[in-house]
Amino acid sequence: MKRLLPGILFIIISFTLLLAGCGGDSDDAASWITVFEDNFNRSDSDLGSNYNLKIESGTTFQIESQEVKYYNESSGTGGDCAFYTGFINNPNTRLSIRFTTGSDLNFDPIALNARSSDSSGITGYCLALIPSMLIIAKDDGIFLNTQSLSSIATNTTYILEFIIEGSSLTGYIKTTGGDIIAEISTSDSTSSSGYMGFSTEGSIGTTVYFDDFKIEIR
Ligand SMILES: [Ca+2]
Repeated sequence: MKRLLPGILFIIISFTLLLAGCGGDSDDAASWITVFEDNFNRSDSDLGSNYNLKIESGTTFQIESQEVKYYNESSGTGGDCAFYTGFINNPNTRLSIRFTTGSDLNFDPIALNARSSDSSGITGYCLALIPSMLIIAKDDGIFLNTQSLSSIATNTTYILEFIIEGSSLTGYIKTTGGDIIAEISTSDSTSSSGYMGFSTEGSIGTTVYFDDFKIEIR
């Protein structure tokens, strides 16, 4: 019996630790790990070496007063994109960016791009605000889901968030305090990995400010 006691104690302690460990593991599984984060709090310039840009002439997509200022003075029709240079293979990603609308809402669109095969923004997925909210599979040009959105205001800051876990795609627009204004979701498996970025496209005179771009995985 004396020889059994240490063994029994060992089993009890091990089991207790295992239970505690299980609780910890489930919390860890839910946490996101930041791959890239940019608050643009540096001197006025272009976005720098962490980005590939695809912009039209007559378009400003630069840091100004610690934000990214987009201004379109041309009549071009293509989208203007800023992509993080790192290729993201992880199947579970969360993208977010803050944006501030200008004095009119004549933009088309403000968007987060995910799993694009290059920095052109013509492949992969797009969570766009036009200002309806929609998720597009760009390889096929398919609007996977669309939702009307009536509560976007001029000269106001919001957070756009795009979560892709496997083939599940969910988009949110939130207040700066994190309250959800609208949500859209769908599923698609056209693209499984790729570049992540943000983009917009405006009619002449459109100004949009972006800030706090973040890419996370889990
Ligand atoms: Ca900033």
